[in-house]
Amino acid sequence: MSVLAVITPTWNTLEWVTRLRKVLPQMDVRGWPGLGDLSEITHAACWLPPHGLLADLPNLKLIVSLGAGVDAFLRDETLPKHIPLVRVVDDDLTGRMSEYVLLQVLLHHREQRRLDANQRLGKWDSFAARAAKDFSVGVMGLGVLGQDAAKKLAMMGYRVRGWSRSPKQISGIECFSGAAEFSTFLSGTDILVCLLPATQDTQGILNRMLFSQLSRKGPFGAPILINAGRGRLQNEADILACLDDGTLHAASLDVFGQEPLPPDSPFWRHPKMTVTPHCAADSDPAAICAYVARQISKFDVGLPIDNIVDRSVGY
Ligand code: NDP
Ligand code: OXD
Repeated sequence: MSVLAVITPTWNTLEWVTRLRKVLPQMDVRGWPGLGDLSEITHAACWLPPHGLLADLPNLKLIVSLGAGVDAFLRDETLPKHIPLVRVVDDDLTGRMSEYVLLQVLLHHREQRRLDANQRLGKWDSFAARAAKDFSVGVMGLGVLGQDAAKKLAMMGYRVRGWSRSPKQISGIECFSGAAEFSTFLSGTDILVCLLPATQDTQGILNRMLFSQLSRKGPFGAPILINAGRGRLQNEADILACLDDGTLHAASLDVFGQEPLPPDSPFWRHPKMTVTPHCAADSDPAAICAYVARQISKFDVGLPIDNIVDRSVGY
């Protein structure tokens, strides 16, 4: 019998074992710690597995990430190179990320923070809101999540542009790619939405040099940053300094270099910041388990599996 190891140190492993047993009744599903004889493990479903653990499973044939981003797996230098690593792509997760992006873009565009402050003061200040068409939103990363968010932003009336590694043509979105078109992409962006994976090429990309290339011609006279990709993409000292000196008008961050964000982080109380605890796209566990079961079932009968990570590019 095939044996599935469920390795989720920061989640409730028992709950994931129970869910996966339901959708994979043909497998022996075991939770970590307590995997038993490691040589019996053939498949692994994981989120943030301890480095070195997967390399200790001599008969492992398939690794499924329980999340979309696989940077934590790829930072494990011992991760077996010959075993396919599959990541999550799921409509439920994608839809939730676009909800987050729309929420944050609208929050800034409609100045909801100002309205909240006025409400607390009992102040009736009915200033005129701008229209969506007054803003150019630039989406960094036009993959599964970036494309969905970009299309939904365009449907709302925003002028939308996107940037990716390889060239794209997407109806209603002005597309830019690669290093050569990066400055042009940035110079026309009032609200920057980052949905990039964290890779060797993208680490620290959200820094002062980038922020200073964004448009200052938008309705607020300075750009807005929204990052739901990964904390490793951002230089946090630069974000704080740029909020303070006006290089950035405001920021919404869902991801951080250190998670949970420490209680003494200046981000929590900064007046221009919106902080969310890496929950932009907390997906439905039932949908994720159904996806895992589909991939394992296909793999086990020799059918092609979906969304295998390209280790050469890191996503
Ligand atoms: P995809 O792999 O589908 O898309 C990644 C996109 O980034 C692609 O368009 C790719 O370009 C682009 N890209 C990668 N490297 C570069 C580069 N060096 N320069 C320019 N563009 C680049 O990923 P998803 O859309 O599914 O997910 C994106 C990320 O979102 C995940 O990796 C994860 O970190 C994060 N995430 C965060 C969540 C949260 O709750 N906060 C939830 C889920 C995911 P190309 O199209 O040319 O390949
Ligand atoms: C993911 C995440 O990558 O939740 O799926 O961050």
